[in-house]
Amino acid sequence: MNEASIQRYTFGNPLHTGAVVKDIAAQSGLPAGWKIDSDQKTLTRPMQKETVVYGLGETLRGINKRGWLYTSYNSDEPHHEEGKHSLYASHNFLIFEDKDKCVAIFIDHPGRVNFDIGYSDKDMVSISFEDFDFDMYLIEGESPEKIVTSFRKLTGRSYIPPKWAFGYGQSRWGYKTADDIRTVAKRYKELNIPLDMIYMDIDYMKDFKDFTVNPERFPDFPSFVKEMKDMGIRLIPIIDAGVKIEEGYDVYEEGVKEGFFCKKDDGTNLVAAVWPGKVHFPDFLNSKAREWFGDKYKTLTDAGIEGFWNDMNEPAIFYTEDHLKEVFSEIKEMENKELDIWGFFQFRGLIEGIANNGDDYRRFFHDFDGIKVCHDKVHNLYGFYMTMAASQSFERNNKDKRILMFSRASYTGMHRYGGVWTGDNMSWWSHLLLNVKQMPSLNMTGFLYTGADLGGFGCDTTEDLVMRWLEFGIFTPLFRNHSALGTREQELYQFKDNVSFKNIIELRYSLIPYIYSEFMKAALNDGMYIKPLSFEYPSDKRVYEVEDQVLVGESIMVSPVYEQNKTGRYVYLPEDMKLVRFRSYNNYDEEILSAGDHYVKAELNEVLVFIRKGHVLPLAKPAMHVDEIDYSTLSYITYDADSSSYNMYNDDGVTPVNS
Ligand code: MIG
Repeated sequence: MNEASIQRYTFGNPLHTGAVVKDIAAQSGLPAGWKIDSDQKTLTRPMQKETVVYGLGETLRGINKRGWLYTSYNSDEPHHEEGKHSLYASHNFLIFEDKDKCVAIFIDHPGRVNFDIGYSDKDMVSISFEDFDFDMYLIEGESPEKIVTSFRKLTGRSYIPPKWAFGYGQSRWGYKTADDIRTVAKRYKELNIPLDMIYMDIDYMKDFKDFTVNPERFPDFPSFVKEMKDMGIRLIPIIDAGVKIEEGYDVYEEGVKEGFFCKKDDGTNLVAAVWPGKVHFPDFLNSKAREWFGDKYKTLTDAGIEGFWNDMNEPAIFYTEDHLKEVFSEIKEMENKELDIWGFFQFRGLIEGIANNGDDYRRFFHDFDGIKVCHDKVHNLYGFYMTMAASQSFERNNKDKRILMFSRASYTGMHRYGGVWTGDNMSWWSHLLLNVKQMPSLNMTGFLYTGADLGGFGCDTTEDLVMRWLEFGIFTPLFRNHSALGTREQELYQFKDNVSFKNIIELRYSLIPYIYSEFMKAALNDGMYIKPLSFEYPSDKRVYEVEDQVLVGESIMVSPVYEQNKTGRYVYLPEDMKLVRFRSYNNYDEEILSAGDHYVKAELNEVLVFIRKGHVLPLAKPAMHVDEIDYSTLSYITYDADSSSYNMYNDDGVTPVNS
C-alpha cells in the first residue's frame, strides 16, 4: 500500500465546516476497528501497549498524546498548565501507530469534542460529543508521515507567508507611540542585531477600535510605515475580533446596518465586552460579513502594512452585558442573606466565572449562510473564519504579493489561510519545552508557519531564559519575541550579553536559506518542516520516548537546553551524527558522535545542531534583513555528503505561489 487510503463516515447531520477540500463520498457501514455508541455519543478504539498516539495540533503535554483528556473547545487560556484540557485551537486529527499498522482519524465537528486518550482506561481511546453530528475520516497508511501527507491532501495546502516573515520580530504589548517603536528599531540597529518586523499590539488603535490608528500617538501613519520600511522593518498590527460599539465608528455602523453582527435569539446584537469596552462580534460564518470585514484590512494595507495577527478570536469575552446583569442580581440577593462558607464560595465563583464563561457561547447565533446556528455548536470555527476573511480579502485586494497572517484561535482548514502563534505562554522554562513539543504536532495538522512567544509572554523573564528560548526559536518559522504589558522588558538590548544575542539572531539569518527551503518544500509537498524523531527512525524504539529533540527539515536534529543553570544536556542519537556547536554563524566546532546516548556540553551562548549522515546544512552570511541575504556566497557544513547534493528551494519570497 503506497497511497494512503481515506474513507469518510458520516454520523447524524454534520455542518459543512470547510476543513476539508477533497470531496470524498461517505461510506456506508462502520469504520473498522472503532466501536460506535450513538446513545452514549462516543467512539472508542482499543490501544495496544505499544500504540503511540500523535496529533491534536496545538495542545498541552507531550508529542505522544496518551494518558490525558483533551477537549477541543477553543479557549482564551493564559495558563498553559499540565492540568488544563484546552488551548486556543481545535485540530481533531489523531494518528495511531500500532505495532503492526498506522491509522489516523480526523473528526470534522465544529463544536466541543472530548478526546480521552487512555485517561479513563489506559488501553482505550474514547471520543465523545455533545452532538453526534460529524464526519469521521479514517486514513490508513504505511507510516505516520504518509498519513500526514494524505491528511493534508484532504484538508488543503498550508499557508505560505512572505519570505521576510522568516526574519526576527520584536513585539510587546505596550508600545504606545511611534517613538516607542522608533526606539526599538534604533536600539536594534545600534547593536547591529538583525530585525525584520516590529509588532503593534492593541496600543496602536484609537480606543481599541479595529482598523483605526491613534492619530495623536501615530501621526501620519502611512509615512511612519514607510519610514520603518526604509529601515528594513515591517510593522505588523494586531486585529481583534470584537468591534467597539460607538456611534460614528464606521465599522460599527456598517455592521449594524447590514446585520453583520452575531445576534441573540431575540434578533438583537449580542453585547459583549473586551478591550474596547462594549463590542459586537462580526458574524464571520456569514460569507457577506466575512467579505465586508476582510475588506476593512485594506485601510491598513493601503497605508503600507503587509502583515497582521488576529487575536481574541476564540472569541475571548470579558463579560456579556446579559450575564453581568444576572450576576449583579444574584449578588444583590446574596447581600441580604447570611452567607455560610459554601455561599461565600458560590459568591466568589460568580465573579470568577464572568470572563470566558461557557454559557455566554450559548447566548448568540450565527447566520451560517442561511442556517441559524447557536455559537456554541460552531464555536471552534470562529477564529478560522475570521482569518479566512482576512486572507480572502488579501487575495482580492493584494493579488500580487503574499501577506503575513497568523491567528490565535484556529481549526483544521485554517492552515490554508494563515499560521498560528501558540498564545499566552509564561516566561517559564517548562514552556520552552512545551514549545518544542507543540511544533511537530502543529506541523502534522498543517500549521507550518507557527511559533511561540519567545522569552515567554506572561511573568518576568530572565536573560538566560530568553537566550535559551531563542536558541530553539531560531528554528521555528515564526520567530518572534513577545511579552505582556507590565512584565519585565525583554527586547534583546535590555540584557547584558547582547553580543551573544546578536550571534544567535545572526545564526538564524545564516540559516534562512535552509529554513525557507525546507519550509517551502514541506508546504508544497504536504510534508512537515519540524518532525518527531520517530517519524524518521521508526525501527529505533528508543526515539519514541525522545520528545525534547526534533528534526528540522531533512538535514538536522536540534536539541535545545531547556533548564536553568545547565551547561549541557543528554542527547540521544538514533544514528551517527555530526555535532555542530555554534557560538556564532562562523564560530563553531564540529565533532562526529556515534549513535547512542551522550552528554553534550552547551554553554549559555552555544547552539547545538546535529547534522544527519549524508546531509548538508547550507549557511549564508548573516544580513540585517531577510531581503539582503546573499545566496551567492553560501557555505556548507556536510556530513558524509557532497555540498552540491542539497536541493535548495528558493523564489522571490513575495509572489503568491499558485496551488
Ligand atoms: O487580553 O493584545 O494573546 O499576544 O499581547 C489579552 C494584548 C489580549 C492576548 C494575546 C497577546 C496580546 C494581548 N492579547
